Amino acid sequence: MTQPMVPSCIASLNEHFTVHTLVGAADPEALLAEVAPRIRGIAGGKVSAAMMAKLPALEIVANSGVGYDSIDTVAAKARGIRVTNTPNVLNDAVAEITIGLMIALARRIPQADRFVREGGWLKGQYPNLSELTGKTVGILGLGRIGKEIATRAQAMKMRVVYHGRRRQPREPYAYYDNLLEMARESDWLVVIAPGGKDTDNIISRDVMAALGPKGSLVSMARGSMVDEDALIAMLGSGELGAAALDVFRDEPNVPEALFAMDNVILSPHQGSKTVETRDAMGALVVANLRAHFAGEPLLTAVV
Ligand code: 8YV
Repeated sequence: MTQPMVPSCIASLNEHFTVHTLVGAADPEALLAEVAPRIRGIAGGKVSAAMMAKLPALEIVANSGVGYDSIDTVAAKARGIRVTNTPNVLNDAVAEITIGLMIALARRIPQADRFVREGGWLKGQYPNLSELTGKTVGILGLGRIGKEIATRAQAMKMRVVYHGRRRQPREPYAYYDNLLEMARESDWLVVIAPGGKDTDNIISRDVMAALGPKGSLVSMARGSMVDEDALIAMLGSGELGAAALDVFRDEPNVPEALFAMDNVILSPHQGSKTVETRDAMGALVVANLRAHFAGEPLLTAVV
């Protein structure tokens, strides 16, 4: 086990396998050296080519997460190591918190709570803020999660447009083949495409400038996709209006410059972090491992 799992998943892993827990081990290197020859499967991510090289009997990596950018899939493929992820089961949880963070940012909900607690209301009025209704939201990545966000944004009476590698003719939303153009036309830009080298820094200074002083960025996928230095500078100067950030380039280290900014909502990578969804993700991890070792087809293979 290479990453923290919920109790239901740990219990199920223990029921079906002999589990060695690398995450949180007092001396991970020593543990790895001791058990490496016997490891046939990994539950979790963060599996580099170097780690795979230490595990001669490794057959499968069952990632807990839809994004598998922390696993070297090229190295896995070369060795015939299978890789699975956990799609679909987390769509609703991620979509919910995305809309939640958008409302929290638009209406400054954390600040409003502090305003009441600290007695600000007794001294004056809370400012009139902006609403989602009637605004345009551009979704970068209209995949399984992106579509759930789109549905919920429509319930907020927003206009939905999207950018991705290709137009999806069956979707009812306007497609932009150019991200900059979409950012220019959007009040909100939601980032929910896969991380990895293809999308590194895709939210560049130019994209954020196109979103502009009245625009808000919502980063829900991977911190690697946003030029964080430019983000901080532009939020400070007002070139970008506001941002709701659930992911960061070097999380859990969050740039402290963001802490003092009022036009930012910070969230601890909690898109899929609900009891229901983490149980479902854990169950899918175990189901993939069990299928593999029973010689059955994998449920959700990516390699
Ligand atoms: C997890 C995620 O937080 O599914 C993903 O890609 O980012 C999240 O569900 C992450 O995989 C670590 O468990």
